[in-house]
Amino acid sequence: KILIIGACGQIGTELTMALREKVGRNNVIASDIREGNEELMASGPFEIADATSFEQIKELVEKYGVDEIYLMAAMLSATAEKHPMKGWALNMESLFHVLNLAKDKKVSKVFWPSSIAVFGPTTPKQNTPQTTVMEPSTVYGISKQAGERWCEYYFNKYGVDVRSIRYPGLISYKTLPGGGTTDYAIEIYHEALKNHKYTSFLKKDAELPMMFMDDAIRATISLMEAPAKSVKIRSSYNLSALSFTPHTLAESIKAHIPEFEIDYAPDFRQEIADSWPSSIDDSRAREDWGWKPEFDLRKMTSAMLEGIKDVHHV
Ligand code: VAH
Repeated sequence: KILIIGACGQIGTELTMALREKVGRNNVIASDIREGNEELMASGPFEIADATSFEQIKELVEKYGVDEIYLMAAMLSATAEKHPMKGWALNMESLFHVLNLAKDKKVSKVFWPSSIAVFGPTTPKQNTPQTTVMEPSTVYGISKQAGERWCEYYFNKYGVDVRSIRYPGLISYKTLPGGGTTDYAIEIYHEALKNHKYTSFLKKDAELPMMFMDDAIRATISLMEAPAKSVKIRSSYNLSALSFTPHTLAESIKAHIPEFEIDYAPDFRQEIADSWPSSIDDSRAREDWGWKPEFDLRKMTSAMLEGIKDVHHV
């Protein structure tokens, strides 16, 4: 039985649907602090739970006989800059609860998402290595770096089978963006269809590592299905698919909507983006568990525009 904490979030929503497809809807329990979209709510068992409450998570694990947890609840980079202590508490307390349940053998396997936000202004920006200087300058990045250290500690000290991926910016159309710095790359598609124009809160040449959600979900499931002995990195795996700037993204949209126009009004999120890498070396994920991305920018843009028309009836 799988428990997804944060099942109504940007990744959680699609991860829940994909896992229900794979292992059967009643073998995946979705939980979140609030209800999700109707497709998710209609697709299998759901429980309201606070990820920072050990008792509430333990109760769900015992009620359903859970043996795997995907902890997808977090406060993302932009929001956490506005609420540092709440961001730290949510991102860290939830992780300790899940790691301790695994340490006490209440669950046998854990997935926990990290992020390219663990890298900071002093990290090499091009083709950022798996192991390198990491001095994150955001609350979110600090919490993800600390979380990675704890995951590796619980694996080494207590044999906890916890696995993690440093997600790049994730682009999807089934949920609206949730307070991230890379959210411009989701909003732009909605605005392009609705108003044929978009004002980007990141500057024209702000290059960031990105990935279409389908690739991220497939990577997550293949890491969790890999034999334990091939998961050699127990902090978190670098993962990448493509990198682009707001300008390049706008050009790929113009191929579909020639009259689309973009302009730029960088805000506080530009400083966060400046602290992150432009491209990631994910050779360890490719070597250890066969990672290979499927969506390039052209394919992603087609999928996003089609998906938004279908789901949001634009
Ligand atoms: C954010 N989407 O912007 C998340 C992600 C790398 C970016 O961690 O905070």
